[in-house]
Amino acid sequence: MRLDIVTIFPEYLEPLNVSLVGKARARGQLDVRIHDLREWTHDKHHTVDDTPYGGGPGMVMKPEPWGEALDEILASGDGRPVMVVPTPSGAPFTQQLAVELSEAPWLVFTPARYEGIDRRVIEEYGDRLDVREVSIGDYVLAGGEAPVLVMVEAIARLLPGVLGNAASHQDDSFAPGAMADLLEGPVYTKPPEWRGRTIPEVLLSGHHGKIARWRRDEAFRRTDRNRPDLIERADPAAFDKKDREILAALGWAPGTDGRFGRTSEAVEE
Ligand code: 6GU
Repeated sequence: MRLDIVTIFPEYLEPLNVSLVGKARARGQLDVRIHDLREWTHDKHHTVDDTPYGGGPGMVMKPEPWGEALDEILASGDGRPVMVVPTPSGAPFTQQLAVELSEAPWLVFTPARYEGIDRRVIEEYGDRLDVREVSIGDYVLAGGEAPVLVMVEAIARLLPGVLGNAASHQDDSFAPGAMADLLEGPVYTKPPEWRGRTIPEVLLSGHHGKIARWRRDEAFRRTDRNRPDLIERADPAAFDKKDREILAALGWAPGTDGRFGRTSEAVEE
């Protein structure tokens, strides 16, 4: 996969030299090219922003440097990349979108600073490319570079051969289908006792069926606590008899449509 990233802070993307993404690059699985937007300016001050038409606070990124940068990058490869535009006004970046983007051979990211990029740039490339405006969550960051780091890591780990163990992202929290949209429960390793704290006995039992059931119960507990919205929107067809028992114990009951909603407080916890 080829990734081009156009930014006014190339040094912000240094973490892409490290760990999983850095190793994927070193192995040739990922061709990451970082470009300084200011190289496509022509004035002495390398100006990339200007005041917004219609007034208002902040500055807007000028269209011309983006146009020249993107034209040159597009001409340097074969076919058409998917263009990913990080913006707090974008559609949510989800595991499903990460999977979809991981299937594209070429992505171009356009992280902006200030109040964003002149709209005409998104329209211009939207006529030629699949352009995705994407947000990584409901909070406002000062620029799109940190979101690019987030998205590239989520995408890169899905590429064939990048994670050591191909099975290891099959049961990720949020992997479609996997643990049926539950959060993952707790994990433990050696030593068996640490500061007086032990390991849940079932994990030492060697009983794979019981371990799987315990893990699923813990997943329900954690999802109930941290993301009850996931239980509300889950397809109840994915819940077996034991699932329904733990849900009932946590204070959930099926409604007329079969979907679960919270009733009382938990009877156990
Ligand atoms: Cl993609 N950009 C900015 N600036 N803020 C964000 C975001 C993106 N996603 C969430 N907040």
